[in-house]
Amino acid sequence: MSTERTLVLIKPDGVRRQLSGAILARIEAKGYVLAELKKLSAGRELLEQHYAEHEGKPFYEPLLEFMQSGPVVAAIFEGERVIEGFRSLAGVTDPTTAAPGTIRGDFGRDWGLAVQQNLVHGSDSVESAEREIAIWF
Ligand code: DAT
Ligand code: MG
Repeated sequence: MSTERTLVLIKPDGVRRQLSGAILARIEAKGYVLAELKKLSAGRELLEQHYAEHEGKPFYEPLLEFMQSGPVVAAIFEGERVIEGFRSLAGVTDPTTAAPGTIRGDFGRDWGLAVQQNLVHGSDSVESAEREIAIWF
């Protein structure tokens, strides 16, 4: 095991609902260390880079629109296996089925909107984390 870094985003729904503090507190409470933090409005170009793997999928354009609908909070968290640990804490992509106890499971649901509003993003591998951190920081 080695110390990893991961990119966490609190998406516009989480910021709008004033859940930023509650979400960050859960990540810190699990023991991960907050290394960098900022709030910003993400432009299309940045989001195209971030979501490059999803280009062409049916939810891609609605996702980019949603991510530009308000400010986001971007953070770098550090710790042993933080990439896997944060994704476990976040829960599965669909907030309706995300397990209770997870961020998406406790705070999210299907709002009947064009794209899943699932509160948070977390990098899915060491390579993704380093790529995404370079985009956002
Ligand atoms: P995750 O955010 O769990 O890593 P992902 O990388 O597969 O999920 O997708 C990125 C985001 O795109 C996800 O958080 C919400 C949206 N999304 C993914 N699959 C979707 C789908 N089938 N319908 C609507 N939105 C979707
Ligand atoms: Mg992903």
